[in-house]
Amino acid sequence: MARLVVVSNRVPLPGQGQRAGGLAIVLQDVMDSVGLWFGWSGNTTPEGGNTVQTVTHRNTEYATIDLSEDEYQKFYIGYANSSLWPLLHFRQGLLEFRREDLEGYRAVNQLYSKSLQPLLQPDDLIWVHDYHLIPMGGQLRRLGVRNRVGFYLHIPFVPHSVFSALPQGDRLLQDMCEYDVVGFQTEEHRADFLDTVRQTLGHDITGDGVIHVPGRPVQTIVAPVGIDGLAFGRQAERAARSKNNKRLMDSLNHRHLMIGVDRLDYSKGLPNRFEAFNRLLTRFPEHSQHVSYLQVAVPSREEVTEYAQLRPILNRMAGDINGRHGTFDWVPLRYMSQGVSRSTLAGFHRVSRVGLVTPLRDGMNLVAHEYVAAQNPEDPGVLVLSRFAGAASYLQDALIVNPNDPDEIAEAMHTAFTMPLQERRLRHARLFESVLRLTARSYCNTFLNALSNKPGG
Ligand code: ADQ
Repeated sequence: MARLVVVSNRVPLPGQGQRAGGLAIVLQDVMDSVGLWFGWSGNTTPEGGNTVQTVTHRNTEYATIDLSEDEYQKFYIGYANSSLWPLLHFRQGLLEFRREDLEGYRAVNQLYSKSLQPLLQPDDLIWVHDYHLIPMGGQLRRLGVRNRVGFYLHIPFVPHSVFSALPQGDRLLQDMCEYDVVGFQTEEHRADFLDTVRQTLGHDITGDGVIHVPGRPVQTIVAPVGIDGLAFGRQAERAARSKNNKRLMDSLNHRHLMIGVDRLDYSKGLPNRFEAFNRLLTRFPEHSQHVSYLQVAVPSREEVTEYAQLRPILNRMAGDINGRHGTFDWVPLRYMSQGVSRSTLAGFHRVSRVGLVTPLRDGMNLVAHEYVAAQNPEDPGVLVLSRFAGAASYLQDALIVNPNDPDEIAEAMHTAFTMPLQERRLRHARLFESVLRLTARSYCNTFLNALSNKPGG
């Protein structure tokens, strides 16, 4: 069997513990099939990426390079997270572009490619992940790599009219067309990509989503990420009996809990969600004293200005809500910006009557899957889900909302809190079926079948 080589911006080294973020979660269920995982160590050092460090753990070799502070700033903070991330989340107004960042981005990709190339074996299947590393496919080819190379975009793709705001965007599209397989979370993301390629580069595209780059087909596929729902459910059941859960339940004093779990990121729509809670308590005062909302939002990318600015906004809103609606024995909004382990969160999800997943845009959003998987089927909670999360394409029995309208979210909160048990069970049963269909394994199999050119892939 061919060896699988995974390439990602950041490599979660064994023993380092888990950070909030999607890729490590998705791949942890299929780690037994990963032969080599290559990427950045997460360290910045003065000499940057001159040496590759390797460590082997349970049949997987982890190979990492460091970056210099200058490389990190231009590549990661600059182009990847100040240009590509906002643009691909439809936030053209937040896009910051500097040519030196773009060149830094390409240079770091070249560093990755040159460091990886000597580690490759002829039959390896190479799977490159996410927007940080788009140029790698073409760079590896120019270094003489003949292996099959695939690329997967974890975040949305945007319509041509939005994409065209990106200076030198055509180069990036050409880079994406250097891969053998390009994968997306949803049909909509793929369709937007194909249309952008057609309009920008003029390539022929056939109905099966194959781009006919002269001399070479590029196959595009939809491979939604997922989780091991049964295992997460078992984890939630166990965690619900833990000390932490007992403390949480005691503190609730029989009130219903509503939960949100996100990275602190402007794409996750947190200010609108806070405002929605404010409106719930104002417009539906019957919930006053009877509900508590727990928001866990762990800081990320704080060196990017917009991320740093978000924190004080949420602090102020949380203070305002509690000041306005709270009483001497009831804190309506519990807002935490420290990390909480995934198993503890599983237990918290299980006892929450409402799960809030209301990003303004999201590639998929695994928290939606986790919330559903964690529920007790006999007495399940209700998922309120943004129509602009990739998850909404698959979890249609959630209460689907437009995250730009705090009133609509507030109404969905009210509906969720007052939903009869029978409807909650029915919706949950259907949602759970969808979660079980979209596993981490099915995601990997779909992508790898296409990458290894297997029929049906
Ligand atoms: P993210 O935006 O990082 O990743 P998301 O899917 O929302 O990912 O969550 C990833 C994981 O991190 C989940 O398992 C969640 O439980 C955990 N997590 C999130 N916030 C946390 C917190 N405050 N504390 C502890 N754990 C937390 C990208 C895309 C997503 C896509 C994933 C996977 O932006 O759209 O779903 O990749 O493809």
